[in-house]
Amino acid sequence: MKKEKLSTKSEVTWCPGCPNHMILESVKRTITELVNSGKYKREDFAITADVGCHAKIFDYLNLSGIYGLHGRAVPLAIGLKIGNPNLRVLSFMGDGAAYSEGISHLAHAFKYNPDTTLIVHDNQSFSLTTGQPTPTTQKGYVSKSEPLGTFDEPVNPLMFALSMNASFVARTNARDMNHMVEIFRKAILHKGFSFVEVIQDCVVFNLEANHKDPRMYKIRDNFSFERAKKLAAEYDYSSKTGKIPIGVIYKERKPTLEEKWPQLRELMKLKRDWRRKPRSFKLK
Ligand SMILES: Cc1ncc(C[n+]2csc(CCOP(=O)(O)OP(=O)(O)O)c2C)c(N)n1
Repeated sequence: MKKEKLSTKSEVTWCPGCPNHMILESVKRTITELVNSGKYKREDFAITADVGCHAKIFDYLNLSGIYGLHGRAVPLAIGLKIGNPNLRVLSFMGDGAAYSEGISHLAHAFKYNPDTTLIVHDNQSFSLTTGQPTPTTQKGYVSKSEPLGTFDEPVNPLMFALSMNASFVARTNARDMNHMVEIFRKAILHKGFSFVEVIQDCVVFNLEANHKDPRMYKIRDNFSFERAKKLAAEYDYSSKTGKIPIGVIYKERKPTLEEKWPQLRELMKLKRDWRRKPRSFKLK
């Protein structure tokens, strides 16, 4: 398959220089490589998106899916997976969407462990609505909605993921396409809920949070929970100095939502969805 098959005719309206362009390109490269490896077909992939700058990716990817409400990309992915557990579902959210409006859904996704992938475009800002602070915005950020500066400490999404028993936690850099492709591939191939935080500059809002590239360093895939906690704690989202680890921060094989549910297990075995369910299935 040629990568262009994943493009659509929609005009790309992200700002010039926005790293969303590179995230889009990396997603296309990852899916193209997976399809060309012979393991999957393009039709095996489905996407769900939220509301925000990041979510426009839905219009630019020639894949089936659901463009949802703000904060709801993850439950939509779980719904798709329950409908057809053979799909490879990718969800796209912003930091506002994932850690503010959608946080309760995210918490449950870590617990349920559906075999889907979540890509969070973390620019530390509600950018589509002109730069209000999100849960990962640094303390002291002055904006139109908080002219005295944000009073609160930012959350650490990776620590949150680990505390919710996440089975795959990774971080990558929106300015490093090769690293993104590597991490997206590992996330998609992981059996279980794979959570990827992409550190992304916004070229218009919260500019002071940008240019973290020199602070990032790559790690090897980590399977130790104790080390994962240390790696996750290393980067405080308010800090202007200090190192930021990127790579697979934690990975563990745990039973997925589909494996725990007998009917879904059966559908996966038969490579079917609910429209062609076996006669033996009885729904009360
Ligand atoms: C429930 C709900 N709350 C708020 C909004 C308004 N809203 C739409 S987009 C957006 C900002 C999105 O920010 P983020 O998720 O960080 O994505 P970005 O635009 O930065 O990519 C907000 C607050 C909404 N549409 N629905």
